[in-house]
Amino acid sequence: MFQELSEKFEGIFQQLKGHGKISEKHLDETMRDVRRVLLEADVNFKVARQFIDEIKSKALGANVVQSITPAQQIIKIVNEELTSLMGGVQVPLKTVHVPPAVIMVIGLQGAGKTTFCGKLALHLKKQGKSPLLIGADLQRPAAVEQLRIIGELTQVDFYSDLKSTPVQVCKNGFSLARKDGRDVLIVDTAGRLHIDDELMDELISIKTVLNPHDILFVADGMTGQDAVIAAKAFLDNIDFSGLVLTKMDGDARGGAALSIKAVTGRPIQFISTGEKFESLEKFHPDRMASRILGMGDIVSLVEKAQDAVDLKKAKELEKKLRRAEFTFEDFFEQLQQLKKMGPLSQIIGMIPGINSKAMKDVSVDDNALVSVEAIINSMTLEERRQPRIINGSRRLRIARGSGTSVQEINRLLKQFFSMQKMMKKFNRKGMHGRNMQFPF
Ligand SMILES: Nc1nc2c(ncn2[C@@H]2O[C@H](COP(=O)(O)OP(=O)(O)O)[C@@H](O)[C@H]2O)c(=O)[nH]1
Ligand SMILES: [Mg+2]
Repeated sequence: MFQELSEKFEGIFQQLKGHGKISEKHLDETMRDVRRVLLEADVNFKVARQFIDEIKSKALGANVVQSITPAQQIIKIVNEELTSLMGGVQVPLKTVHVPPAVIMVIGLQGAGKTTFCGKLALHLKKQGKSPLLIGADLQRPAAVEQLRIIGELTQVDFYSDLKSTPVQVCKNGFSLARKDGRDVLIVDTAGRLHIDDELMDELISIKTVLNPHDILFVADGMTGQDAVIAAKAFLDNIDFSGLVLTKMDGDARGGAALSIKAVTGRPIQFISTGEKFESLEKFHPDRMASRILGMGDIVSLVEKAQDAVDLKKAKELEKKLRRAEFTFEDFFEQLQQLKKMGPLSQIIGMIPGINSKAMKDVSVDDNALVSVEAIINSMTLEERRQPRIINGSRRLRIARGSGTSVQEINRLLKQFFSMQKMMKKFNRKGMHGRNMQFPF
C-alpha cells in the first residue's frame, strides 16, 4: 500500500538524518519536498498546503532547528500531522439500542459497494452479529445476482425482489429483519458512472424510508482526487456519515486517503485491500500514518494473525514442535493459516523495520506458496506423515499430480528436512524463533 509515497518519504527523511543540526532554510527545503511528494500522490493542493504550514509551525515551535536530533523530531511531527489529517482516531459504526442497525452503502458504479457489503457482512458475522443483506440496486438483474452470490459465499442471508422498487425492497427487507430478529441490515444501492439527479432521488427516498444509522460512501482509492470530488458531490446531496476506501491493494497513490477526510469532514471507517472477503480492515489513522512513513504496522499485523489463526490449532502445533513430530500435515495446516492472513506481500509490508525500498528487491512470491500447496496436496496421508518414505517413484508421481517437477519436489523435501532438523535443535535449546525458515 502506498509504496511510492512511502519510498519518497523515506528518501526525504534519509537526507535529513544525515544532518546533525538543520537550519531554517533546510527545514523549508524539506517541507517543499514533502509538499511535492504529497501533490505527486494526488493529495488535494489546499490540503497539502495546510498540512505543510501546520508541520512548519510545529517544527519551529518545538525548536527543531536547535535540536540535536532534528530528523527524529520532524518525523514525529509529520507522523502526528498525518494521523490527524486522516481523522486522528478510528471511528466505529454506530451503537444501536433498538435493532436492527441499518447501514446504507452508496457510491459510484464500480467503486466496490457490492463487494464491500459482503465484506462488511462477514466482518460483522465474525463479531457474532446476524446481518441481512438487502439488494436495492435494481438497475441491472446482474447486480442483484452478484449480491445474492456474495451472500451465499459468505453465508449471510440475502433479500431482494427484481419485480419491485428499491424503496419497496428496503421496506420489505426491514420488516423481514425485524421479524427474524436480525441485528444488522446492510443495504446495497445502485451507482452510476457519473452523479445524476435520478440516482440522488432514489438514494434520498431510500434514506427517508430507512433512516439509516450509518450511511457509508464507498470510494475507489485508486482514483485519487476523482474519489474526493465524487465524495464531495454525494455529500452535497446525501449527508453520509462515513467513508470506505477500496482497492487499497492496487497502486493507490494515497491522494484519496490523505485528503478525503479533510475535504468532506467525514471519517474513513474501513479500507478494503483486495478481492477476497477477508480483505477488509477498520481504518486506524495512526497505524496508516506509520505505514506510510515506513514505520510498519505491527498492531494490525498481530490483529490479522489473531483473526486468522486458530488458537487451539496453534497450541497443538506448538506441542508437536516440542516433540519434534513436525510433518507435512502440520506444515500444510500452517500454510492455510498463513494464507488466511492475506497475500504475503501485504503482510510483510506491515512488519516494522522492513521498509518499502528493501521490499522492492525481495520478491514475495505468493505463487511459490501455491506450488508448495499443490505438492503437499498431491501427497498421500502416509507421505505427509512420514516424508522419509517419499522415494524416486513417489517423487515422480507427486510431481505429475501437482503439475510441478521432480526438482521442485526435491527442493521442498530438502528444505523440509532441514527445517525438521532445526525444530529438533530448538527443542534441545528451547524455543526461540531465530533462524526459523520456511521452505519458500
Ligand atoms: N483489487 C480490488 N478489487 C476490488 C476491491 N473491491 C472491489 N473490487 C473489485 O472492483 C470491481 C467492482 O466492484 P463492485 O463491488 O461490483 O462495485 P459496485 O459497482 O460499486 O457495486 C469488482 O471487480 C470487484 O472485484 C478491492 O478492495 N480490491
Ligand atoms: Mg454493485
